[in-house]
Amino acid sequence: MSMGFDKETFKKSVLFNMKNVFRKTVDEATKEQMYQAVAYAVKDVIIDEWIATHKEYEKQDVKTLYYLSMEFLMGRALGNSIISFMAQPDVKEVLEELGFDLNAIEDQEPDPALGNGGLGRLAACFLDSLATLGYPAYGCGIRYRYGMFKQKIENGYQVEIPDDWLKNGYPFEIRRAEYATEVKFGGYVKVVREDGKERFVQEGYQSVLAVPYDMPIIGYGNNVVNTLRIWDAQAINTFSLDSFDKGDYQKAVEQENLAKTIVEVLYPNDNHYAGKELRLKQQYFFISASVQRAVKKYMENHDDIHKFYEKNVFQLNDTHPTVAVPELMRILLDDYGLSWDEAWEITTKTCAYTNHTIMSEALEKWPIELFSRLLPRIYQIVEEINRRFQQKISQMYPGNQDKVRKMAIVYDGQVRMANLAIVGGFSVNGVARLHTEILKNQELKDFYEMMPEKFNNKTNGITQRRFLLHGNPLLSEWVTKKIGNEWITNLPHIHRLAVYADDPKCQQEFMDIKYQNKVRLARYIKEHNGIEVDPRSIFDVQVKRLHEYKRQLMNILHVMYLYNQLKDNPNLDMVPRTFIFGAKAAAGYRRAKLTIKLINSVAEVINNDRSIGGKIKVVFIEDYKVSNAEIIFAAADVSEQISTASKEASGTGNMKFMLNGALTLGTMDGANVEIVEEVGAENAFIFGLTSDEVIRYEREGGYDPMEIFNNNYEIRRVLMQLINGYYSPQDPELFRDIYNSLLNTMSSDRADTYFILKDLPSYGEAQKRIDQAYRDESWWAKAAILNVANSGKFTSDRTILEYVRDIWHLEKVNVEL
Ligand code: Z16
Repeated sequence: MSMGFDKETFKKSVLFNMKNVFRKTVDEATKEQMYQAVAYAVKDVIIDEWIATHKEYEKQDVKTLYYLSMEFLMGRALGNSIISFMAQPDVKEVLEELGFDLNAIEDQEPDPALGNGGLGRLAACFLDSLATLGYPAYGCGIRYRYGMFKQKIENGYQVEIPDDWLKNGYPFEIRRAEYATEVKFGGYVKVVREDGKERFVQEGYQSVLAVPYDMPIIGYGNNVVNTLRIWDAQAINTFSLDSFDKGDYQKAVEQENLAKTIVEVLYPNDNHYAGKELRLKQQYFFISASVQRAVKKYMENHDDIHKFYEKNVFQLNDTHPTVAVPELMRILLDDYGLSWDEAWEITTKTCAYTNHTIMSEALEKWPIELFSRLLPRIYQIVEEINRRFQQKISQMYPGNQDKVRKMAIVYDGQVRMANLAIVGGFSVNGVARLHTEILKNQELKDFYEMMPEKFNNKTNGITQRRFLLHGNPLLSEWVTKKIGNEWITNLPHIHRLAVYADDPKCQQEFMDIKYQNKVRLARYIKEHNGIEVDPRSIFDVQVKRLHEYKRQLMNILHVMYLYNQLKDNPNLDMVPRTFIFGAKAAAGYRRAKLTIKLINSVAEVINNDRSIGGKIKVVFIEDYKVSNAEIIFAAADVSEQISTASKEASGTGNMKFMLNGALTLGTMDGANVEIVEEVGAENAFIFGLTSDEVIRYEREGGYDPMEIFNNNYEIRRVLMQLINGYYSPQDPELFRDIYNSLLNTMSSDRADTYFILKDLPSYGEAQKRIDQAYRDESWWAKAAILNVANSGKFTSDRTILEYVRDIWHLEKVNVEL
């Protein structure tokens, strides 16, 4: 147990905080107040370890990682913190003694949702692993006033509700006003001459004050507490009250507004770039504050700025934080007076870039006009980086304009952030083996040929502390009973379960646990969606952001097909199946939102049809988020990972399902490839085009879906039901756009861009194999146990160790209390 935790002290602390914060005794308190009092008591335990950790870092003068990310999808902190102190049984007892249930108290915490999906959750898993492994690291991001919207389903449609997560205050954060930093926007650049030297200063700008809030990131059982530092924006009051100068007043109001709007809300787009000015403001805001602070902190204990990179490394989470490259250059050039070459050496030895997608609509390209107006000095620096880089291209490939066209940083009126990130750092990594290969051989081929030494792969991972230990207590206890608790900090150890896979008694125990977890999810669904589902049916689950490339549409088309089969033959021999969906669509993504409506419309018809004897149920779980994800993964039998091959960079939900003993139904895409490699193809259900086949079709301009439409009666029948009102009798035209997307070549897009009709037959066959396989309970249990047993590779601990070894070169720190 953590040295910092003592049961009696903790109980007193809860009572004290209840009195101090709410002027109440425990028996008068609401659950929400109890949550707050417990959270403050937990924070009291954290604080000493937090201080001790940073003392130790300072003493050892450690190298520090700054993980720069627009998103951190943290999920609830309370339960996780208690687990990290290994104090869960004690806290549970204390609460019971006070008349409360720990689960119900944990349920009071708002889900801090400062992220969209995979990328933001990956950042959260990484912070967990960094602290648990004892590496010095800061997460740096934005304290959005409103996080990811809450999703309501009304009449089958998604409705977005603002996520007012700070409404009641957030007990775990600490405001650090002493580290407030000014960030400047707009204006113009003036050259001043001083002692025969030129200096550049920004004038006529607007500025905001960035004020950091720190959140503790608690290592598991090791006294290490790292920091997630998220920046809030405040107006800088530059006008004096006695001044009647209208300009000053105007300016003060503008600065107030600027500050308020910058951190107002998280852009709810996953894998899509909208090109909004405010988004660039957000990016520069948190990057400038973070980089300024990192440099200041370094110079407090060091005197040679030239060695900055020996003690600091910046990891850029996608292209979103790429302005870190010119911002560090600016500070080194303008504030420290370094020469270009000196500044460039430091910058390129400090920055490293992670690519998370090959989807072209996700590529950030800022119009020069916007970029240079908002960040005039930064733009100058980017132009100079570009000028020198183009020179290098011309030296390496004389006369080859094509290379310049493809690799230039500023081109065609745009600033290309990916190119800047690649050129401005020492490392470029993809997030799964297949993804990195596609980067090297297709998307970033020219860069790879020019600088192969920068490229490396880091297959994603997830933290087993949240997604098994916390999310699935029954399975987690079972695993520990079988093989001990080493897996909590060393997941590959879980392979010792493999010897139990053939044991009938263990198979039974495992299936019983799965059943109880399905009962738990069924209860959640009943409470939140009012739908009755049968925990004895196969729970077939697709939860992830809604995106065409993820092909939720293929899933629901298959459900429509199955339903037709059942209508033709009500005695059809099939294992009852519950198709579970959970997905948020970006607020402006029309077709994605229509797909949600389609899923709900199909659900409405099927769930109310008594004639099929309950053989199919369709459930759309409202507001899919980290807290209910934990419940969903634990209860899944089938994990739907059905993206068009080559499009899903990695996926991380796939790993969470595997860890909880679900079998993968998937394409050979992203990390699925490595999952199948670990567990064996015989313990997964693989189907569909390979990435090579998809890429070949794309080169040749696609394929002809009309051919499938004409020759496949079942598919034709399903497609016709999209436009004949079968699922939308009041408005037969409702799903016309979806129908068109599959069959009609539209202005720019090919028809069926994501090969849904092409893969549908082989998807249907894979689904049939699942139906057959599930009938052999012993086979299924064995395969499920083997999935758990072979999930060791997919811990984010392994991912972090690889980043440390190949990119960050951090030293592990021990913290004794
Ligand atoms: C995102 O969530 C991802 C990529 C991206 O460029 C932007 C966002 Cl917001 C996802 C990928 O789609 C997913 O395959 C991957 O597992 C995840 O990032 C983490 O790497």
